[in-house]
Amino acid sequence: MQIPVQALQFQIAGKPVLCKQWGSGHINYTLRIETDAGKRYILQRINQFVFKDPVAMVENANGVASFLLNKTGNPKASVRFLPTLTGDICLKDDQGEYWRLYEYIEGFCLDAPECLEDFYESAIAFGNFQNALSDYPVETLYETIPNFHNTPDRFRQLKDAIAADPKRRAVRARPEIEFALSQEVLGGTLQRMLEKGQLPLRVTHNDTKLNNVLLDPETRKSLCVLDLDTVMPGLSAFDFGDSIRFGAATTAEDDPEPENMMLDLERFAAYTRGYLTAAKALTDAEVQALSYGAIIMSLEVGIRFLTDYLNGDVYFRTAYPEHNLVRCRTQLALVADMLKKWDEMNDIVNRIAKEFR
Ligand code: GN1
Ligand code: MG
Repeated sequence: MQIPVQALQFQIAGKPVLCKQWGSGHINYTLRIETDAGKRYILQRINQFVFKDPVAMVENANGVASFLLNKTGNPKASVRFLPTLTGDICLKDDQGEYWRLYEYIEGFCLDAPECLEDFYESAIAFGNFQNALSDYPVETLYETIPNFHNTPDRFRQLKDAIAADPKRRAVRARPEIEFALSQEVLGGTLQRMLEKGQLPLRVTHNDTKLNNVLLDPETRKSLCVLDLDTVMPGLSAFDFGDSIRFGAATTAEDDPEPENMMLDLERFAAYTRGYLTAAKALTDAEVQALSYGAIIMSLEVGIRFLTDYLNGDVYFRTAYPEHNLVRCRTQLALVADMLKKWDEMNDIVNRIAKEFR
C-alpha cells in the first residue's frame, strides 16, 4: 500500500519503501513501515474520539516506555518512540490527525494462546510490568481515558444509551440488556472496595489482552508488553481480569455462536500462577479480588460493546452492522459461565496463592 507522507516526518533511518496495515486493535490505525536501510517501524494514527488529548496520551506512553527501557537496560523491554523531525513526540498533520512512530521489535502476538505456556508467559509479562512500574512517578501520569475501568460509570453510560436509543436498536438487544442490568451490583464490587480503601491503586496497563504481549519468535518467551495507551492508576485485579477475559476464553470475543464461549479453568490456573510469580507485591485483599477482576472485566467489556451497539457503533471499529451486538452476547456468555464456575475459580486462586505465601 501507499506510504503515508506522515512517515517522512519522523526521525527514521532510510527512506520508507514498504507499508502494510498491522495488528488487530480496535482503536488506532496501525501500519508497519520498512525502509531501504532495512529498518522497520510502527506508525499509528491516534483515534481522537477515544483519546481526547493525543499529545498527553503519547507523552504518557513515552514516559512509561523510557522508564522501562532505562530501568531494565534491555532494549527489548519496551517499544521505543522516535521523535518527529522537529523533535516532538507526535505529529499533527494538516488534517488535524495525530501520528506517532516507534521502532518495530521482532516478535509475534497471539489472538489466542496455542498452549498453556503461551498464556503463562503473558502472565509473567504483565506481572513484571506491574512490578517494574511500582516506583513510577504516578503523579506524572495523565488519565488518558477518565473512568476507564469505573464499572458503575459504564453502567450509567449503558443506561443513558438504553434511554436515548438513538438507532432504535434496544429492541434487538432485550435479553442482553436484561442480563447486563441484573449484574449491576456485582459489577460495582471492586469500585466500592477501591472507594473504601480496601484495594490499593497501582500503575496498571488496563488493556492486558494476550495480543498486547510480544513473544520471542525463537524462545516463545515474552519480550514486552505493547499498547501503553491506557497506562493509568488502576486496580491489579482489572489487569489480571482483562487477561483472563480474553486469553482464558474458549473462543474469540466476537464468535457469533455464544455457546462456544466458556472459561477455560486450566488456562485460568496457568495465568494465576504466572501472575502471582511475577507480581510479587500484591496484598491479600488484591489476591482475593482476582476472580472478581475476571468476571467484572468480562461484564464491563460486554456492556461497553452493548452500549456502543445502542449508540450506533461510534467507539469500537466494527466489520459488520451487528458486530458489537455479537461481541456483547459472547462476552455476556463468558460472564454467565464464570458465574457457574465461581467457586472453582476462587479455589484455584486460593490454592495457588498458598504456594506463594
Ligand atoms: C480495545 O484496541 P484494542 O483492541 O487493544 C479497548 C479495550 C477493550 C478491547 C476489546 C482504549 O482494545 O478496552 O477491552 O478493545 N481499548 C480502548 O477487545 O478502549
Ligand atoms: Mg491493543
